[in-house]
Amino acid sequence: MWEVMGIVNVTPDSFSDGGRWLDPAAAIAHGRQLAEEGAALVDVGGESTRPGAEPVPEDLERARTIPVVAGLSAAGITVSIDTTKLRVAEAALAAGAGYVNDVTAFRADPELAGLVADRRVPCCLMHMRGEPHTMQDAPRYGDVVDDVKAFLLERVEFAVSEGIREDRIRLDPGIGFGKTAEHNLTVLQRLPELVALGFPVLVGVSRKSFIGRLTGREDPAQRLPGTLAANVLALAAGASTFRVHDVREHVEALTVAAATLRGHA
Ligand code: HH2
Repeated sequence: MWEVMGIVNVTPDSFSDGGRWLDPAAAIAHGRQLAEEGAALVDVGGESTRPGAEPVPEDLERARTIPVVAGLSAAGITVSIDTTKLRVAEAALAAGAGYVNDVTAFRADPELAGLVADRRVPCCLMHMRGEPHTMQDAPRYGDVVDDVKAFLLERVEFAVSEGIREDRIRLDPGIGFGKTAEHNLTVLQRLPELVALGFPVLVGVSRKSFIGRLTGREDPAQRLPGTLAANVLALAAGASTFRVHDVREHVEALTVAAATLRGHA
């Protein structure tokens, strides 16, 4: 089975929708819309992780995200909190969030793993080389897929040692996080190797710059066709969760792709 995770960035500087949903009411309305379009969960983030982004103080990140998490949770929507900070995740879970998406895989705040274990929620562990501030400075790997796999397995070991049940763990290769366009394509081509680790795999390709590089589309909002192509192929490769800005289009495309892969409706 597959699911779509809709993105709501409550930030002034996210690379494709920065500033659009800073008003909590607008962010909640947008998240509700994504759920209506078929998102199984909505990922709420208050700190941009785009290359070169500056860290956001904890209080500000909380102030941006918690009203939105509370509003969407109250509407019965499963909310994922996209944060690397223990206190933000704690407040989000108290406000009704049911999933933790940490792009540092508990490296920024190792205590976050204990919180996830204690609250018995699913979590996504993502690979990133370096930090957003520096991650695109000439990323180099031995073998990018082997390095991503080894990193993720080490983080799974840590998560399990902190008490997180294996069936609550999802893995994400971190497309665009300390990776060149070539690295991203290699990782996507060899996605079955990640799927073979035995955990549901989440992919976040939506509107990212390697798609712009391939298509010549500088405006991220124009990268939907490229994003759909990458996600449909990721589905065929065994990915389970698709983190996207454009939910309706993905639900339709993935529904048809999944039925085609099965050979029946
Ligand atoms: N990508 C972004 C943010 N969070 N989380 C996971 N698990 N996987 C991803 O690939 C991922 C993520 C970056 O995209 P976006 O949220 O659109 O932009 P920004 O970080 O500038 O807010």
